[in-house]
Amino acid sequence: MNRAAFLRRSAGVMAVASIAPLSERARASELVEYALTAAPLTFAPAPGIAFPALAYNGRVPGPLLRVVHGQRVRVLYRNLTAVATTVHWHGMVLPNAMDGVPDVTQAPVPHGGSFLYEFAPEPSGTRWYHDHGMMLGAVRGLFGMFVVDDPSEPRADREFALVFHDVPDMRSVRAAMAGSSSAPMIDPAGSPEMAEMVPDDRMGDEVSYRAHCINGESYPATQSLTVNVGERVRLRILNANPTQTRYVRLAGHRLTVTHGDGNPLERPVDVDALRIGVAERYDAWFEVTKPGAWLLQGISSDPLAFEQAVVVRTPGMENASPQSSSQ
Ligand SMILES: [Cu+2]
Repeated sequence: MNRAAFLRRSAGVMAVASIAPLSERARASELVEYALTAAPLTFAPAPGIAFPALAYNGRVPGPLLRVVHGQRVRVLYRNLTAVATTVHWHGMVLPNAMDGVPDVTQAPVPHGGSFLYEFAPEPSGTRWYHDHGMMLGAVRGLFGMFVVDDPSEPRADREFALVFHDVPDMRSVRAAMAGSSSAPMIDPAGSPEMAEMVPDDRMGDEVSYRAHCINGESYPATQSLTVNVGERVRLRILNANPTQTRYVRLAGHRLTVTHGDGNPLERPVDVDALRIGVAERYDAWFEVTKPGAWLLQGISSDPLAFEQAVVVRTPGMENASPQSSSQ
């Protein structure tokens, strides 16, 4: 195994996106305990990319954390990165001291230090967590999805957690913070973002990206999502990109959106494409009505974005070339 392949495998543990139903025992416990350790990682999701990332538990994104609504969670956080960090629980209502904002709700956790987070996750839904330190940890890989299951919701036949994220060019990040970046916008032609631009317009605060990923992998290395005809499938999607809106389509299907930012909509909405802003989450369902192989992909005017895709397929379609959407 060459080095790049090894790194990809070690970094890709999160890639299994499937969310299995919790066991009786897991549902019955009052307290769910996790350990999160942040440390440097060479993140290599695509050929030629060896990004000096920071990662929770040796993976980008960090592990999927999951509780049933009503359970408490205890997270022992250890910081082995060189920079001071904290963990912020995005979209949760919790005691102020657990909110993870450095120098406001807690002292930042120094290199070698630890902090015990404990709270009852509220409300239910698709949430996430990320570094809130001042040294760009969340840009370099310190983020992950946090699902608070609501047992009263209808069960999907199959459920997947998909974190859309990207490998930034760190020089462009620093330039963007100074307002002097030359990176172009990459939203799809015809999108509201592009409609407001004129050709060659430069905002100065755009970041350029070297690779686009879902769950730590780039297409075609992404693991396929296997579904069966007749199943109703729930996708929990997070856009962890810190600067760009993501447009997401599943070829050959419309998506039924039931939750925005983890919270149930008044009524479901059918869409051709999901428009997901920075840090937003959507829960979207679809039904598998026939055998096939379809790309679920991020759409943009950036040719690299074709990497941000997974194949959704029924058994027996392993060798079929997947149907895709136009960019
Ligand atoms: Cu946040």
